[in-house]
Formats: sequence, C-alpha cells, structure tokens
Amino acid sequence: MRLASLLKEYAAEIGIDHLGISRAANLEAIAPFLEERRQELPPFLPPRWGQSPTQLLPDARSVVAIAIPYLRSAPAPPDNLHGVLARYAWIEDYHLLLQEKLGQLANFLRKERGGNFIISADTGPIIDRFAAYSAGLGWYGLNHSLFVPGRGSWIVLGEILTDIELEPDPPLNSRCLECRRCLKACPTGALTLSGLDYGRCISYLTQMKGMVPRELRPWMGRALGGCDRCQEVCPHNQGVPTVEGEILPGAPYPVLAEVLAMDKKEWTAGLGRSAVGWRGLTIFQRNAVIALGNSKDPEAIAPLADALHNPRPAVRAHAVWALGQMPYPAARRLLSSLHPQDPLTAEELAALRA
Ligand code: B12
Ligand code: SF4
Ligand code: SF4
Repeated sequence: MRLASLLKEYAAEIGIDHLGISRAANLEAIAPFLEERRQELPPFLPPRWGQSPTQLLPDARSVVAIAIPYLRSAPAPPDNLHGVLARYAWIEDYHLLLQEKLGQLANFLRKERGGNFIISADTGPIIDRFAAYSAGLGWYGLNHSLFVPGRGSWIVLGEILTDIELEPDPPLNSRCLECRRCLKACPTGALTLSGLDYGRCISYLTQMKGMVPRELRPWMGRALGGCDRCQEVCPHNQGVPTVEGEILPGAPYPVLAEVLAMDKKEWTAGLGRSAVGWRGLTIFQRNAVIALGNSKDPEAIAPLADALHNPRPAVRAHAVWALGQMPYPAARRLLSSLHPQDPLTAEELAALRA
C-alpha cells in the first residue's frame, strides 16, 4: 500500500477523520497575496509567518494537513449578565490536541520512511487555511473560513511540512453559496467583499492588548473571547454534528461579575485552560467590563464599581466607560465622585464628560 494511504489509515485509528496532502510547492501560490496584504494583518503573527516551504525546510516536498472538529452542543445564551465565548474557547486549548495528533502522525512517518518534519498549528509559520485548502480538506467561504464537508467551519487546522514525497489530494471546489449572510451578520462591518479588516473584527478586539477603540466597544456586545457571528449564520454550518467532550467550567456563558472577581489561580484552573488563556486574565477582565457596560443592566453597577479599584489600569479605565453606558443615577453618582490619578482612567473620564 502507498505511504499516503497507510498514513490516512493510521490517522483514522488515532481519531483524525480529516487529513489531506498537498505538494509543498503548491503553498508558494499564496506568497504574492501575502505580500499584498501584509500591512492589513494584525501585530501578533507567528515568527517566520508566511515563509515559503523551502525557506522553512530545505527540500520540502509535502504538506500533511489535518482538521479537527470542535462543535459542542450547548444551551441558548442566558441573561445579560453573562458573557459569550466563541465556540473554540469552550474547550481545552485546541493547540494541545493539534500538536499531539500532528506529533503522532510525524512519528508514524518517521518510522516508515525517516525524513524531516516541521509541525505548524496556528502559532506556526504556515498559513493553516491555505495549507488545508491546498491539501483538498476544504474550501473557502466569503467569511474567510475554511469549510470541511460535513463539518462546516467548526474546525481547527494544523499541518506537517516534510521532505518525504507523498501522493497529493486534489483541492475541492468551493461550495460557498455567495449568499452574503456572513457579510450582513458582521456587526462591525469588518467583513466585506474586499477583505477582512482585522482592526474592526470583534475576534481581534477581544484579543488585543490595552485600550479597545471607544467607538468599537458597543459592537462587542458581551463577547469575551472571539466572535462566531459570521459562522453562525452560514447555511453550511446548520445541522452540523456536534462532538462529544468536556466544556470548561464557566463556559460557554461566564458570569461577568465572577470573571471580574477571579484570581490568577481560578483563571489558570478554569477558563484560562482554553485557547483564550494565551491572552491572559487582564484582557479577559477588560472584555468583561465592556460586556457589563453593554448589558446596560442595573445589576452591572456593583461589579463595575469594584472594577474602578482593579489593580490593572486598562480594567479601571474601561470600567469608567462602562459606567458611562449605564442610564442610572447610581452610575452617574459614582462617576462624578471620581478623581483618577492614572492617565488612562482620567482620559476615559474626560471623554465621557466631553
Ligand atoms: C491572524 C489570525 C486571525 C486574525 C485575522 C487576520 C486576517 N486578516 O486573516 C483575527 C484575530 C481577526 C482572527 C480571527 C478569527 N480566527 Co484566526 N487566525 C489567524 C492566523 C494566526 C493567521 C491568519 C492569516 O495568516 N491570515 C492571512 C490571510 C491572508 O490568510 P487566510 O485568511 O488564512 O486565507 C486567505 C487566503 O488564503 C486567500 N485565498 C483564498 N483562496 C485562495 C486561493 C489562492 C490561489 C490564493 C493565492 C489565496 C487564496 O483568501 C483567504 C481569505 O482572505 C491563523 C492561523 C495560521 N497560522 O494560519 C488563524 C485561523 C485562520 N483563525 C482561525 C479561527 C477559528 C478564527 C476565528 C473563527 C476565531 C473566532 N471564533 O473568533 C476568527 C474568524 C474571523 C474571520 N472571519 O476570518 C482558524 C480558522 C479555522 C477555519 N475553519 O477557517 C485558524 C486557521 C487557526 C487554526 N489553526 O485553526 N484570526
Ligand atoms: S454565509 Fe453564504 S456567503 Fe457566507 S460563507 Fe456561508 S455560504 Fe458563503
Ligand atoms: S468574527 Fe465577528 S467581527 Fe470578525 S468578521 Fe466575523 S462576524 Fe465580523
């Protein structure tokens, strides 16, 4: 049996149902596109991101791409005082699972044929969606997501670059209906036919450090980590089978006041184990403060009053903004009694009073 077929058999044995193979050279096709778009990409791209396969591995021949489905079933979102996590963050950090499975596949190939391997998954240098597309795993939607037949876009991606020659799979034709529901559903207008403006994408806003641009905060709603709007509305994502497995304590709709009261230990043992853990507790609590502001719920005033004394300046400053969203005298009284010493909080207060 050919090595590619043996690899696919082995993959099925270790629980990987979606594996495709591309010639490494096919990944070169994205280089001009990346060059053109480099300025439009966020600051936290991985080291060596976008380098060509042969820059990464001399004599690179093949790319083995895998997709792991992660959709879990969950109840409908509860009241205003709960945050919302994107589905990828309901579970244990998916990077760990991808690394483990890709490691097993590389070991299998090493035993069969020797060779050299680079494993890449999200934080690696390879453009995961393009690798998966080139390996025939799926097709692109107008929402930029990669869709795997039968799984929709609720999948995470990773790949192995190797100097072993493996028989490639043909790319799939796109099944995107071009219905534009995803574009219409995007709350901030980040997603348009001309591309994805990361600076307006809620997924990015929930991950960025420091101060979220004031005019975009209302659009974040109660998002704490990631955004699924442009995927939720897609016809290809309806009726997709869910996957068995644990949902982290607190997910998918963390109680916002509890997020603000959380210490490092609770974070590390709970929601910090998800992929949003990488961004840290400060960013998560800042997002919770914005979410409380957007809730406009009178019960949000007490946790926001506490947040005014949070040791992190970004949390305090966003709490001022959030209280400013509350149409209640109690919130106005709190703000008028404030005399902040740190410049971030003072600036937020000045902006509210302007
Ligand atoms: C930076 C990044 C982001 C940035 C986006 C920046 C951007 N403009 O792409 C932010 C923070 C906004 C983000 C958001 C999300 N991300 Co993200 N992100 C990444 C990361 C690290 C790099 C992406 C990148 O290089 N983009 C550059 C563009 C150029 O590449 P691309 O979007 O992948 O694909 C484009 C080209 O391939 C081109 N194209 C299409 N067809 C063809 C054909 C040819 C011939 C050519 C040349 C080009 C071409 O068009 C595509 C769309 O622009 C990848 C991991 C990785 N290492 O790849 C994850 C990744 C793309 N993200 C992922 C996910 C899950 C998300 C979110 C859904 C998370 C969430 N729920 O909040 C959102 C989705 C937002 C959206 N609508 O795309 C998954 C995607 C899974 C999937 N099913 O597609 C990835 C692959 C992580 C992973 N390993 O699973 N992300
Ligand atoms: S919502 Fe419509 S246009 Fe957008 S990705 Fe899905 S099928 Fe394509
Ligand atoms: S993830 Fe949210 S904000 Fe970003 S493009 Fe999709 S719908 Fe728009």
